[in-house]
Amino acid sequence: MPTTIGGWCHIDSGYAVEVMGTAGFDWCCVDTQHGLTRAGGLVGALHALEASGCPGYVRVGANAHAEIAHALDAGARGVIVPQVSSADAALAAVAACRYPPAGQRSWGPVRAKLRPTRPEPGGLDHEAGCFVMIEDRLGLDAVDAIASVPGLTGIFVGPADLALSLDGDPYRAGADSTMEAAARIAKACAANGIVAAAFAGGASQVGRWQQAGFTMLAVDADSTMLQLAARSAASVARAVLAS
Ligand code: 3PY
Ligand code: MG
Repeated sequence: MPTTIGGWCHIDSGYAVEVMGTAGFDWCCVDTQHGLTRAGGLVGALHALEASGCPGYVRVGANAHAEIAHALDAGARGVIVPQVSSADAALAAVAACRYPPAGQRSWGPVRAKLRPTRPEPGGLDHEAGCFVMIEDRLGLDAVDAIASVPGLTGIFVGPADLALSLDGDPYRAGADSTMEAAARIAKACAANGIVAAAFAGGASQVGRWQQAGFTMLAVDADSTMLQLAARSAASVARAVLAS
């Protein structure tokens, strides 16, 4: 399976999302957990990605049925559900993504009904990606049970929270201990035929994540890329003027 790369959208602006959507990523994720877009801005953000021809995912704020269903109704290609630490929690996330009999999602295809062809529950189930995030020691211990939950599309590793849980330090996201834990998660995904995804934390990091067995990588967040580029421009300009 070829590795896909994604952009992560923190900035609550249709234009900023469009910049990300047209940048060359295979997909983008609107982050409503730590990003600044809220429920009211979700459809606009997803419109911006659709206009850019870029598949749009949503990281929901929590593993909450209504929030997951809302993101999918709003047109998300799939949801990324944070802080899932048990098979029961993964089952609940899947149930929120799938219509009966596979799950408990309520029928309300407010955007899908705008398509020329009538949406059907089976078709929408098939389209909706359901990723759960493993981000702590409990989730790591339960990885085999989580990875075997029926209907799950993949597991998404949040390395900063995982490092915070394992080592008490979110800045150890790239440390060997975090990468070893992540590789265990990728193995469980491979054994169950589901996608191993992760937040790579920078373009220079994607190679090691790919080597660890991940095939879907969020490269970085718009806020971080803007911050790095702006700081670099200011410091280069100051250096030029001072020389
Ligand atoms: C993490 O690294 O914990 C994440 O959730 C990435 O956004
Ligand atoms: Mg996290």
